[in-house]
Amino acid sequence: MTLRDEIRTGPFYLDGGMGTLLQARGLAPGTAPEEWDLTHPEKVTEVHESYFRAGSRMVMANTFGVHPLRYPPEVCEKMIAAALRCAGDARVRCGAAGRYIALDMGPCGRLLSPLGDLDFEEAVRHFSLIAKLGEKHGADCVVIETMTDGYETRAALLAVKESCGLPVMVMNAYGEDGRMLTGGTPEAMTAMLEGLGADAVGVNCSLGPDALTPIVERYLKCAGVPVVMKPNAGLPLILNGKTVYPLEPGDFARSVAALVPKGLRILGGCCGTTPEHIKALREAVGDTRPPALSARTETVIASRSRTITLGVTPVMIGERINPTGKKRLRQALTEDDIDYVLGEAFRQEEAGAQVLDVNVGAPGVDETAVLPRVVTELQAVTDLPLQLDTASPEAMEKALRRYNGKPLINSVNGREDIMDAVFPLAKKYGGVLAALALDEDGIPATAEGRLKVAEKILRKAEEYGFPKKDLLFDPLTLPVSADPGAARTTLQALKLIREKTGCPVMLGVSNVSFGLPSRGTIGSAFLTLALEEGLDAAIMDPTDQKMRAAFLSFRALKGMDGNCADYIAFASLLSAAPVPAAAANVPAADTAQDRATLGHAVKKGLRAEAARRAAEALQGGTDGMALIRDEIIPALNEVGKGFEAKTLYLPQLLMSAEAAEAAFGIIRERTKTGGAQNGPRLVLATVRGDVHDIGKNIVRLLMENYGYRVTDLGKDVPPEKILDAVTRLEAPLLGLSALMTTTVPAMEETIRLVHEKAHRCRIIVGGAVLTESWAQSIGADGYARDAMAAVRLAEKWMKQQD
Ligand code: B1M
Repeated sequence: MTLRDEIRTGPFYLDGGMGTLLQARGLAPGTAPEEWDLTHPEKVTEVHESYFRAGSRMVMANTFGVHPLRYPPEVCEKMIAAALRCAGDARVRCGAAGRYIALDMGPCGRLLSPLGDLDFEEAVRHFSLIAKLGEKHGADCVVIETMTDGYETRAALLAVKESCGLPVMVMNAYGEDGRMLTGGTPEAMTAMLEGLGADAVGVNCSLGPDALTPIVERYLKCAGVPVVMKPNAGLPLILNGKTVYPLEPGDFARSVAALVPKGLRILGGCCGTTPEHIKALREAVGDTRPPALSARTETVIASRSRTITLGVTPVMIGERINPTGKKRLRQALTEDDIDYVLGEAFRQEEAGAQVLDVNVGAPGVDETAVLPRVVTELQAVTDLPLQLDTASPEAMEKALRRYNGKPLINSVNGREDIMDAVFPLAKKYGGVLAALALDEDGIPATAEGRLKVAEKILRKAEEYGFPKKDLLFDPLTLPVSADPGAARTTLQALKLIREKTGCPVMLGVSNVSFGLPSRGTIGSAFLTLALEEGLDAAIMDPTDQKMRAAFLSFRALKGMDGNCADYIAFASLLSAAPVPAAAANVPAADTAQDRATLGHAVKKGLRAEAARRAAEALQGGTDGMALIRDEIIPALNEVGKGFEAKTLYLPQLLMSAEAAEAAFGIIRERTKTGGAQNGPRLVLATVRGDVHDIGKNIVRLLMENYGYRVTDLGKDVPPEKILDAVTRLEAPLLGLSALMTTTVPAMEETIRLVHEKAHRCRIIVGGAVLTESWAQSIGADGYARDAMAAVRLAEKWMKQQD
């Protein structure tokens, strides 16, 4: 049996923790474990050997932290070669037959753009290097693990698939809420990773087996490939200054083994687990075998955090990001006005779109550059899945690479050259492929003719190994104004193709009304007829009230809208009556007035629009501080609440912060007085471990305007650096900011150090988590609720000095 066969059969045993076992052998805290591949290979070999002897079928080489962002490429190669040698030596000692070695790939430590500063393709290049080195030096498999961001996971998996032929398992790390750091869910990760060709998907690290069980069960419900689980030995405790993992081997093993009858087939342990845990796991599983792996039939698309199954209830695809017939959008695309495009996305999302079509094809627009850019920007501000809509295979490939999920791909058709260009892309990157019922001979005039094209496409899909479940047929809508039988034929083709192929069916419904007046009237009637024939997805304008009314009414009448909640919410908006709380399933749409504010731009993460609105408001005479107080801060507070309530995730928080900073930059530029030359010196910093600096920057702006000479040390500043600045500048004032409960101790440490070494410096502290009494208890000289309070306090102290 090959390794791939073995993991598909299961149970297949992996190893347990590495770091804690190396520490037990003398690895000092703070030393990177991979360094020991070069300096203490015998110890590393010993750990691998102990796992093989405990029953692990595959061990992971000690390469988790090896990455070109941490070490030069030649050092990466030395480490990977040495690590694989250690694992290889251990295998030889135990008998090589049936024992495997994996290259272990961990996260790179940086967020990918647009959330962070690492370019997606650069991340792919780095991971490719590691994968190539792994294959070159003898790994049997690649394990991508402890990934907390779906986009980085995508980069790593794509790199492995492109640069080596080894099997690859992917494990993500989750919080107790079942979400990854950037919002990813088991369903969304499974859809994306299976599409990209992962051989196994699952979870590791972060939690113990009990807390991970519901997450693994979700994987088991949706995955068509083997599921892997490598939990920690419980949640870590600090005992006598040491990190301890509490779960004993027996308890750990019982919890993990309980999942085998449910389908878990690849098992091991992560932090705090030992060879005893693996031995206990094998004993607990005993003769139990997981049920046979069954093929999945659902047609699923996904964004980074949301999945949609086609063929269950009808899905609304927003058509407005398509420049055909839209002059303003064409202008935005040629002028690189991304905010306008993002605005179209918000409007459709508010109107109930579940998927967004993205088409940027227009004269003067370089699709190969603009499509991937728009896709990247859209993904940062919305978590709706996208339909990548282009006739250019080159633009499609660029967008597919950067799409963080499993997209709808629009489209393939029955033409041989198109099928040969599109199927390989769809197969490589994964996605649900919309297939149009036309070929070299054009659009067949009859329903039977369109079915024939669909069948030809199905045969081609099989040739390419593209799964049938990932095909969605479009029988094509033609204008009824040009041919009175056009709509009837489309409806017949829809029904026929759906019945005969078993695949879901989609239509761009707006075409039917082309050339007729009151297009929404006839379009909505056609939509209802198509839905009645089984239409699974409608590409339509969700902001057109008649179309939306038809869609929502159909769902309510067919019992697809529990308690008619969505319909009631929509109807209430129409009559401007308040939405009853029970029906508030559909979020109330922002009014046009809301959308025109700086606060709205900050909430939605629209950087350019935030800057523009700030500039306009200042020009119109609004005071900069009032803008900050009345627009920026409330908007950030709202985003913060959404983050806490888990309705928003880190990507949205980051985009809002960037929009706030863009607006703040304009306010600062326009209201700065130039700073004083002789005013009192103030050193300002956000404390160590804290990167929140918007509040601190406001304090700086205000203090400068009041004549203080401010030295801003930035964010995440260690106590020693702050002390150094205070003493060097002989500053009488120090301002410290901290926004998180976890960083207040760093503030306390800084205060202690500065008070000890720079007696004359008085310290003001501020930041959302602090209170007057907390500030006192950590030894601050003063607390300021807001930036103005900081100015008043400083003024008072300076007067006392005079
Ligand atoms: Co995050 N974040 N964040 N965040 N973030 C908070 C603070 C949080 C309350 C959100 C929440 O869960 N509700 C929460 C902290 C929970 C807690 O500890 N109690 C939180 C978290 C958990 C996190 C992360 C851990 C998220 C994650 O990665 N899982 C992560 C931490 C990173 C780190 O620091 N190591 C993180 C990251 C980020 C972003 C990078 C995305 C971004 C910051 C970007 C930046 O600052 N450049 C961000 C943002 C924007 C927020 C919220 C939404 C807004 C903060 C803000 O700028 N407010 C925030 C929720 C919230 O506060 N509502 C949140 C506006 C600003 C003007 O207010 O800074 O309070 P503030 O300043 C006020 C006063 O406090 C005072 O004056 C200002 C007004 O005039 N003031 C001073 C501040 N400093 C002063 C100093 C003074 C005097 C007055 O004298 C020197």
